[in-house]
Amino acid sequence: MPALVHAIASAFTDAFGHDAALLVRAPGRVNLIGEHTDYNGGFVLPAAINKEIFFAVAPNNLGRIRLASYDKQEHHEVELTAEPLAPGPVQWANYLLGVAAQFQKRGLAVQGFDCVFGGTIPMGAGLSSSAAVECGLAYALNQLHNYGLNSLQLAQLAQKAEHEFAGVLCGLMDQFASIMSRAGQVVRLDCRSLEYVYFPFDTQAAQVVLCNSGVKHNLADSEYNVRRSQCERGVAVLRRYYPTIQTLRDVTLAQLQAHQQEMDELTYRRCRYVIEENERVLRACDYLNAGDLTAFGQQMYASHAGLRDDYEVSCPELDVLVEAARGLPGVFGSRMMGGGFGGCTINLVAPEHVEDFVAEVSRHFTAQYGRPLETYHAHIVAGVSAVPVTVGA
Ligand code: GAF
Repeated sequence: MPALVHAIASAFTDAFGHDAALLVRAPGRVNLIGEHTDYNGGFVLPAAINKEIFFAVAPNNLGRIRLASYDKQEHHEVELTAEPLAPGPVQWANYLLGVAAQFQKRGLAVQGFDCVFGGTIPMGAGLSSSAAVECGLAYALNQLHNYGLNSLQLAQLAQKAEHEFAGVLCGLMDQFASIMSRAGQVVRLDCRSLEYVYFPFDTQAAQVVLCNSGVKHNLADSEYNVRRSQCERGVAVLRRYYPTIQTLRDVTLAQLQAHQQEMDELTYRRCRYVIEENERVLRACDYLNAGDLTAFGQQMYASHAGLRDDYEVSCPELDVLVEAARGLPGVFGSRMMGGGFGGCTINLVAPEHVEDFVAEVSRHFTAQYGRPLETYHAHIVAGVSAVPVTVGA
């Protein structure tokens, strides 16, 4: 049992005076390509990574939800009443309460429980710490109370928790990746049909290196929702001509161009990015199948350019990191990852060049910004699971 899980289990016993009934691990994620496509009914290519949140959970028979953040060393308690759970003033607790509320919404009674959680996913780094928190608790409560929801239903429930208790109208990618991933594989999800295909990821050929810009933009959540509505605005215009269109997933570049004059320039660029990014994901998967990482990497660079210029969710630090990576020996591709406005770049690097890559990009970043660059060597792991309790670990 990892030392951190052990510490969280002990903290649970100290805080609540009884042992945890269940220990759970929920990972963060990377996304190789397919950004801002999920809520447009398109394709994404994520994988869970070895940055994780751990939970210790047990029922308490007190009619109360008692929560403790191991990392923040804070407690929060809520009484269960006849009223449905509502978001409260403590932001970190809302991710957990939001999950409990979603079970209630599905007519599943939530009993009192205790929970301590903490982990290794850096906050605001675009590695989906919030989805991991939601998915871990969703999994834990489903086990504890035998609700019988399947993995996909848990991912969707966690997504709704984010919508309703965090106010971010996210797509399904992050929660899907945290729950459905498999070790050593990336997964292409069709966010419309919810069909998914796993692709082996050959770590002998490339490693995933993350460079954390250290930028956390407080406009990120509101701008995210703005992007979503800009896409919907584009769809509304196009639907006048193509009534069967549901989302940008259904639109070709030629159709968009044919009606460019009928939408404002910003809406046009947002839509163009999404349509092109969907095409890039499909092409990138073909390249992955063919073992052509150079061609795959070119799609990543093109994705970054679209996110920077058309979708406008990058920031100078991310652009600097991508440019610093470009052309270095052994680098296949680099781009910003996740919602944007900060967080990490994802880089595919040949194993024998990883060390030099990290040294060179760090040197460049520090010379420009006067602060050290945090990098993570990501390993692709399986989605959420129970952690077996090993005595004396
Ligand atoms: C965030 C969201 F939560 C995801 O659903 C996705 O839209 C991503 O931004 C951008 O691809 O992580």
